[in-house]
Amino acid sequence: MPASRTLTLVGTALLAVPFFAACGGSSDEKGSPSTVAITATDSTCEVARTALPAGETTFAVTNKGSKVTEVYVYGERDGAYTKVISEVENIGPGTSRDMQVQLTGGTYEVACKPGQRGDGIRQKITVAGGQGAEHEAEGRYDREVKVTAKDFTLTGLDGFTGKIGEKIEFKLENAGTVDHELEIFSPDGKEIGEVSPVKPGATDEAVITLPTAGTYTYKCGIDGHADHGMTGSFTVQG
Ligand SMILES: [Cu+2]
Repeated sequence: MPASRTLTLVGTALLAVPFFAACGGSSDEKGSPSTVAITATDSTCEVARTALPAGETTFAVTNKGSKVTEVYVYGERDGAYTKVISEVENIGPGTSRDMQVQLTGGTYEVACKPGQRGDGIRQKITVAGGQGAEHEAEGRYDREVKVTAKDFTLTGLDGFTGKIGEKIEFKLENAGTVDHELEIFSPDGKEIGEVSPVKPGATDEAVITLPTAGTYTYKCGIDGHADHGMTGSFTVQG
């Protein structure tokens, strides 16, 4: 008679996989009125509250998906939600990160981007505080700085010195042949704003408030461009 084969593989290894990974230290803030939880998965983007008051808002993002994700808040420009108001990147599966945004009245879209690509899974949010207030606020700035992007340099911020609390309109002109962008990082390394990718020949801008004194860095965040030289720093004085 044929020998019977015995299946000895036991699934203990599978059971040992942790179901929950450690989260960041943001859970204690989730009860405060200005904190809004966002739960991102590979196919959903759940915003706990979609009608919000104007003001400083913390989005506490938890990634319950299997892919690294990023979350953007987009404002409206020319009828489409393409203007980056804020973003938080590199949120690994099972982890949480916070994103601080100064929201003025108007409508926005939150986008979760599993795999950190594409237009993302969108959720519209409404902020009370008056229609058009967002555009009004954007129109007010202390100073404009023109930055020119080429393949692969960013010029215009050499020798620039900001003052603490100053609102700067960073105007990015793309004089190159491929898309470029401008990301600004405060001295603690947090991205405080960006001019999102600009097509060759086009110009776009973002108004960014300089929150603290110290050395800020900037770069083009498109793959490999900073390594090719599209990066630098400037100083903000107290
Ligand atoms: Cu670039």
